[in-house]
Amino acid sequence: MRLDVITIFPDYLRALDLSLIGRAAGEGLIDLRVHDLRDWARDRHRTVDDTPLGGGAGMVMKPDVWGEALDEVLALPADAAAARESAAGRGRRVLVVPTPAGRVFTQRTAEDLARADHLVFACGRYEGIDARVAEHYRAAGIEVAELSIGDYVLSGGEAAALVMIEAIARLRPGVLGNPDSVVEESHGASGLLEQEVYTRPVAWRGLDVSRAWPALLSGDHARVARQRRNRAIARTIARRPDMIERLRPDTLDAADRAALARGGWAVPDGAAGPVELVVRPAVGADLADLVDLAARTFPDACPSFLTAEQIARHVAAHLTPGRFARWLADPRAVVTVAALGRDAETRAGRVGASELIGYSAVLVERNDDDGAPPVGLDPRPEGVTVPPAPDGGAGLAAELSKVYVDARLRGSGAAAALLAGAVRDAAARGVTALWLGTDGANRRAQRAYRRAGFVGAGSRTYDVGGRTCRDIVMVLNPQEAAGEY
Ligand code: 6GU
Repeated sequence: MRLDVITIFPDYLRALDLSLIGRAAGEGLIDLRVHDLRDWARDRHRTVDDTPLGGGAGMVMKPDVWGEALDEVLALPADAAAARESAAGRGRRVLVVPTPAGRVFTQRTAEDLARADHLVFACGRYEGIDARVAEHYRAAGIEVAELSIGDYVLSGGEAAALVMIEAIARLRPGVLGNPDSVVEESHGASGLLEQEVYTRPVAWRGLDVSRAWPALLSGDHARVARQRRNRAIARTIARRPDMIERLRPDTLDAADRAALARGGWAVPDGAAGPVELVVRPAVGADLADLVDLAARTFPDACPSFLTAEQIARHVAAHLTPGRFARWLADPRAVVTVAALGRDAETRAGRVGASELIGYSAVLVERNDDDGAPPVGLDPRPEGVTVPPAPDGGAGLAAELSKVYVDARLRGSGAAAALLAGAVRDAAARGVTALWLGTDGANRRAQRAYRRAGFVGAGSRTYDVGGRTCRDIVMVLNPQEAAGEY
C-alpha cells in the first residue's frame, strides 16, 4: 500500500516513524511519503492561502497550489478525460481529505480504505481547502473521501490523518504482530465494545479479579467466552446504547438476549434490532392493562389438552381485577411489569391493546396479622426446602407466580429481564427459596427458568378450570443467584 500525505507541516507526521507504522514502513509493508505543500507554491512567500470569497473569518487554502500538488502526487495528467483513462487498471486509489465537515470515519471506513492500493491525504489548515479541489478530482474520476474523525474541531487535518493512517495501517496484513488482536476488539464485527481486560496480579489494591469475575480464572474456555461477551454487552449498554440499537437480531443468541434483557433491552420478533425495555413495579394505574395482559398470555403457558373453556374458566376465577388489585395493595406480592420504551413502541409497533408486554408476580410466604397468606399463593410443594438466610437466620419461601410475556416478545429476552428482576426483588426481601410450578410439557419455559439458575425440585398437580395438570417444580435461592447477574 502506498500512502502520500501532503501538508504544510511535514514534521507533524514524524510520529508515523515510530511504533508499528514505522516498523511496517521499514519492512516495506507500507510505502509512506510526506510532502510539503509549499513546494508547489509559485510565489516568493510560498503562499498557500487567501481570504475567503464573500468575506468572513480565517483563510482558505488556494485551489491552484493544491491542484499542482495533487496532480503530481496522484501522477495524473491535468486533462480530466485522460485522468479517467489512467485511473482504470491501476488498483484502487483514494484521495482522502480530512475535514470536520466530512462523513464520520469509523472502523468500517478503516476496513474499506485498508483494501485500497494508494491513499493520498490532503491535509488542510485554516478554514479548509477551496471546495473546487474535491469537486475537480471527483469529476476526474478519482475516488474522493472527505472524512471527519469526530464531532469536534481541530486546527488542521494532520492529527486526523495520523489517526486514520494508524487505524488503516494496522489492518494491513503483517503490520500487527498478532492478527487475532483485530478480530475481537471494540467496533469489530460483533458491533459491541470490547469488554474490560485484566492481567496479573489477580488481586491489586483490594480489587480482586478472582472475586469479581471467577469465570476468568476457571480455565473453562466456553465459560470465559460467555462471560466476556456478557460484559461486552453490559459495557456497550452503559456506554454506547446507540450501538445496541444497531445490533442485528441474527447475530444474537439466547444468552446474548438474556444479557441484553438484564440491561433493559429486548429483541421483539420482526424488529430490526433491540428495543429499550422498561421493567418496573406495577402501580394501580396498570390494573386494567394487567388483567388484559394476564388473560392474553395465560393460554400460551397451558398444555395443549386443555380446552378453551377450561382455560377461560381459570382466567375468570383467578386472573381477575380483584386478584390483581389485592396484589397491588399487598406488600407480600411483588408485581413487576415490562413495557417497551417510548421510542421502542413506535419502532416495533404496539403489542396488543395495552402498553404492557409482560409481568411477573412474586408471592412471599408470610401470613398477615389475621394469619392469612397472600391471595393466590399455592401450597409450597414438598420438594421445596427453604435454606437459612446467609446470616444463619430463618429462611423465607416465595412463589414465583409467574413470568408471562406476550407471544410476540417470546425469545426477545423480555422474560429473562422480568425473571432477573423477580430474582433481585426476592433477594432484597430476604427470600431464600423462590419456587415455581410450570407445565411439565412446556420445555421452552423450563429452559428459560434453568437458564436463570432454577433447578428441578419435583412436581405437583395443578388445577386449570377443573382439569388436573402435572407441573414441574423448580427452585432457586435468590441470595446465591444475585451475584450471577
Ligand atoms: Cl478530519 N479535521 C479537522 N480539522 N478537524 C476535525 C477533523 C478533521 N475531524 C474532527 N475534527
